[in-house]
Amino acid sequence: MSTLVHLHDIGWDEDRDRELASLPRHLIPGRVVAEHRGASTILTSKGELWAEPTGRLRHEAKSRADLPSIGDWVALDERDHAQASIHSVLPRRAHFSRNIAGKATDEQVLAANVDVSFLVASLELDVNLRRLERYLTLAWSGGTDPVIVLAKSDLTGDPEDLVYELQRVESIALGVPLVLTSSITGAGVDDLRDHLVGNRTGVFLGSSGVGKSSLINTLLGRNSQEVRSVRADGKGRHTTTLRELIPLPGGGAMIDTPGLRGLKLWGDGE
Ligand SMILES: Nc1nc2c(ncn2[C@@H]2O[C@H](COP(=O)(O)OP(=O)(O)OP(=O)(O)O)[C@@H](O)[C@H]2O)c(=O)[nH]1
Ligand SMILES: [Mg+2]
Repeated sequence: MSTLVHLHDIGWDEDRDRELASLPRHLIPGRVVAEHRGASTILTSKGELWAEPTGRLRHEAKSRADLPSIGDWVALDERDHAQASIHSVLPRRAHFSRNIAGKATDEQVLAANVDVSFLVASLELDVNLRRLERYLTLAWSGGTDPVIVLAKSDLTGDPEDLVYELQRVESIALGVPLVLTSSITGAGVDDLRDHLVGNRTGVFLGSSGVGKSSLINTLLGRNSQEVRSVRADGKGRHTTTLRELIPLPGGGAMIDTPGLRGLKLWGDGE
């Protein structure tokens, strides 16, 4: 990250001030923007740094869900300049989680402090309504506001087909906002931004190849996220392999995720 980010621009607020004030004074705030084995990249008002949880935080964690996850606000001890440590995770608001395979009680948080879930499907293919319904359930159960994104609108040919597709989606989506986007023409991208006004955090959820990372690049106005180079023939491949939180110009942040298979949210072989 080359430019400095004000933490307020990515969602820090007065409640967070109060939460931090209840902790030891030398701790500084930051947000987890990427996770690595055992360590995290944290964005602070001074830039990015690497940090690991303190031994105490690790010891007291009852499951992986108690350890820092992407999107979490954390309090850092950076007295040791070589290696900052994560002293605590501030209370999580809306978040998504899944159970780790084989350990029914071990919850893994996939994205924390998310305000808006953008459920992305591509207009290149018929929208899978069953899958969309499960996304909606996930978004609501996580306490987030869902927005349905029908991407690649530049690829729709016959306007009648599009109307039919919109009616199908609306039949299951009960008043959920719907946005048509194209990363090629830029259509709908301002509508996405409108849902993030107030420095909100959004997450893109959707199958591999629907165009999530392309939309992030369009929102950023630059190629930050790798997108699949060959269209259509890459079935089963995931271009994005890590979840990542990306601050947006003008405020707010987006979390990019790999397609569903990478998340194995429902364990149904998708
Ligand atoms: N025509 C058209 N192609 C698009 C659009 N958005 C993305 N694509 C293409 O679709 C392919 C997949 O896009 P990505 O952005 O990598 O998709 P993704 O959802 O991030 O995929 P994963 O990272 O694998 O989950 C790429 O070849 C893009 O160039 C769009 O709006 N219109
Ligand atoms: Mg991607």
